[in-house]
Amino acid sequence: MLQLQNYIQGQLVPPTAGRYLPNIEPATGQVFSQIPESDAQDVALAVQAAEAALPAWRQLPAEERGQLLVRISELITRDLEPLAQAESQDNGKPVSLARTVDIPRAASNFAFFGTAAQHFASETHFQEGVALNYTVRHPLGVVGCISPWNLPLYLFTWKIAPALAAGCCVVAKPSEITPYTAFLLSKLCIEAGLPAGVLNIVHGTGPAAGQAIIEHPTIKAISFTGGTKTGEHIARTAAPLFKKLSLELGGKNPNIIFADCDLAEAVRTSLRSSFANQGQICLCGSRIFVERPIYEQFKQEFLAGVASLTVGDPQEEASRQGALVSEAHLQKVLSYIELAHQEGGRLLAGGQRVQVPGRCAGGYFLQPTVFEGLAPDCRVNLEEIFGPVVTLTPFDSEEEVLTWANGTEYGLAATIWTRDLNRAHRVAHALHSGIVWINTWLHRDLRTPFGGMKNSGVGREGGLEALRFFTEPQSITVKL
Ligand code: TXE
Repeated sequence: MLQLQNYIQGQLVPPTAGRYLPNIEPATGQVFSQIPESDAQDVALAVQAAEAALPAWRQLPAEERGQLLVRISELITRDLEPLAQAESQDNGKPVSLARTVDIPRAASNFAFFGTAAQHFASETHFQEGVALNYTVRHPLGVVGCISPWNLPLYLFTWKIAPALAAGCCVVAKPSEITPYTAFLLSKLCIEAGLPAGVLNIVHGTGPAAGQAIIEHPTIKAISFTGGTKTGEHIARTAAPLFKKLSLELGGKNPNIIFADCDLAEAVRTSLRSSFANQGQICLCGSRIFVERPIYEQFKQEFLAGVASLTVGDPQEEASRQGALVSEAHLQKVLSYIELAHQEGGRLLAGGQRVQVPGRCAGGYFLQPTVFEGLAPDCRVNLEEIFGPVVTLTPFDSEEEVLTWANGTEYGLAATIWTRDLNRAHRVAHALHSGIVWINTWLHRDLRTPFGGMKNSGVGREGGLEALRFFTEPQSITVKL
């Protein structure tokens, strides 16, 4: 059976305690690989390796660091197909999605930050006749990157690439639920000639390996994406150690559809924003608010689209919905479906586990599910479900829908559908949301700030924000 290894000091190595965890393929429910169950000892070795590599790495010209990152990007692109297959097997997502979104975006992350490092500049503040103040941005040092299971390689590289570009050395941990592509990445880093210790990948659970990373006194910053509860715990642990924190947490995103929108486009994109990756994207729009005059028409067309989403073996090209990531997560999502019934919701589509015949008989499949008739402030409409479950709610005015849209503890992303430019801007400005899309969804430009307001997180990733996060400004003043 495939046995993954840690990547420490440029080598693939077993965990020091020799313990492994089973890794399950969500589409079959079968164990297909073993992953290192690393602990504080492995993390300590990784930190040592990173510290030793730091002086040479931070002094390397940005152009040379960038060339290595671009080389990694090229190798990811070369291996697009096997990486997409691995991501699909490990996560349960349709291979077509991994091929068109996850893996290309992982390659873009390295290419983008590989070149961005050369464009990164700092400020000068000139005081006429008195002084020249200039700012130098030093790499923070050794940093920790911890990522989740929903977009495994994509979110892992979204953190690692800017950290390396900024001149930091990294100790990274992928989710123990989806570690496979991070392991394949470590092989590509060796092939690319990344100097030993610059990037170290430690596999294992959150409470053991993850905890050791957030507690380690040498690690200067933690970049984390995952659940809000875990983010809270990380903040509590890391704050007294004065670590810099970037936390990308959950969302409960509104999708607001005004009567004057391009309905066909709104329906098509809302199907994606509801169910892409089985709804397991923090940016999915799980609360769909539709202006009353088009509510029934939207509902009919949307439900027709839902009926066409084939749930099936993620390896098959025709499958539009794969498996949920784990049995535990499937049970969590099913419990919210039960709650939606209890809270008085009317089930319009789905709601049941799916038995896919053949090799996938033991997989964690769920029908795409739609409810209506739920109060905007019921638990189903306030809590993050993180699965293929959405609610439809009619609204009568801009004020009403803004109150509902802003009425959760989250503020990650929102989508607005309208042809009225003034309204689009007005509503966008009034939304308490770190990201707003107008007449589109999941449109990404890697230069824009990425992250949430309220309990959706602290700090922003992307572009210069990420490079600023991984560096420390120093102000130097010269008296004239
Ligand atoms: O995430 P966790 P889980 C949401 C979603 C989901 C819920 C829980 O609602 O149902 O979170 O998912 C590591 N110290 N999102 O439990 O545990 C862990 O090993 C250090 C939203 O799977 O937050 C993994 O690498 N690290 C989300 C990472 O944290 C720790 C994506 C995320 O796992 C740790 C995923 C600890 N003490 C889930 N405990 C998004 N925002 O995209 C855990 N980890």
